[in-house]
Amino acid sequence: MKILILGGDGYLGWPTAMYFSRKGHEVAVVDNFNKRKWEMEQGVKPLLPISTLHDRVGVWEKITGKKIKMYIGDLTNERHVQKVFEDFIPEAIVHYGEQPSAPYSMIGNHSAAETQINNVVGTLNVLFAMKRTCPSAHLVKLGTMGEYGTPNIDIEEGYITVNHKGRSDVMIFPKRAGSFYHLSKVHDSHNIEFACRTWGMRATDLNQGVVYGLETEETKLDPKLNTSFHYDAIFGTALNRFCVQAVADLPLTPYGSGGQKRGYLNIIDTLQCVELAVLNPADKGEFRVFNQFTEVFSVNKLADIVKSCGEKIGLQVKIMNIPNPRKEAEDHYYNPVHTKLLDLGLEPNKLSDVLINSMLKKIIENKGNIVKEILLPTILWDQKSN
Ligand code: USQ
Repeated sequence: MKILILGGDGYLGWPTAMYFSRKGHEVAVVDNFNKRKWEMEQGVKPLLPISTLHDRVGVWEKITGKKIKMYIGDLTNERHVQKVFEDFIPEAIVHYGEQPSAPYSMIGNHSAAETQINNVVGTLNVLFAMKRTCPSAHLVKLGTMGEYGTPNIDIEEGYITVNHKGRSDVMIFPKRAGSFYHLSKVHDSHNIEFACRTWGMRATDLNQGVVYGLETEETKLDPKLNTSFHYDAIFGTALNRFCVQAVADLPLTPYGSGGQKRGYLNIIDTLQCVELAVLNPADKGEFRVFNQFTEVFSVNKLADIVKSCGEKIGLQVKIMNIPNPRKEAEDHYYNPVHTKLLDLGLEPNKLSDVLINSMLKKIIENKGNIVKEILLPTILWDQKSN
């Protein structure tokens, strides 16, 4: 298939591009390096050294003989998006091309607006370009489980049947997101659902949980194919951060009481899920929603797992619950349905001691790169000065 990966320079986009290319698909990536710019502005960088996109694509071709086409430019520029679509004419579009960090979006007015303009306008431009150039193509959009928040009822996969005053309808599941970033994904979902309903487009919204891991089969082929594993308090996510804290002799930091539960998945399962969505497209006019994660953990539980694995390999691991910089429920019901990807054949690679050990080992090899100062959170959800 002809697969266009938006955000192809990122933590998930680059491994996805290599994965599909290795399987024989014709792959092109789009990126404007905004993520690298935001990292520089915030003074943080990934744990493993990251080559330029041009170098990665060159190394990939040298090792595998397969070409990945590059389009450098901004998704909020509608002319650029249109030109990419006219040139490549994709059959499937995998859309990761967004600002991905909740804390970044909460720095203040500017970063909240930047996040929502980048994400919402970019996706709108993609929808219009699809409509003009490839209306039968399938959009596989990375949404987030955080769109739903933590309601006191089971979270369904996208839709819920509502009975109200004797009448009944199937409605989009109510959303109560926890940051301006998560809200940008809510706005995207509504725009995409509208495009499917109105223009007969086909789309799958992958409401993904928190991803962990720093390697895939393809990144292991050469250090120049590394992906951008973040551990800082802005772009790093819970389990990845805890593993780095364990190696850096710093306490693991569940926020608040640590009872926050989220869905988690391994980076290699992200690739598997995206492939299942691409190979089994939504119907024409269908806005399909999958809840994409394999297991639910509280942050305290994750910290306990990392502590016990770390201690088995001789690390001294402490856990220190610190004041929660976010406004979020810390003791709540959480039971999201997640059967649709399993029905399509997903075989989960669940969190195991072996996996954590391999993450810890890789982080230990790169311990010299850890900058301890960027691990503690500094962005507050109710910041007074922004
Ligand atoms: N947390 C801690 N300690 C830490 C870091 C995080 O307790 O050191 C807690 C947070 O308060 C939160 C939970 O862990 O309750 C998850 O936080 P996170 O930073 O791992 O993930 P989050 O901000 O929710 O965002 C990440 C990705 C985002 C994706 C989302 C999926 O950055 O792109 O959409 O995970 S989800 O969480 O399901 O919405």
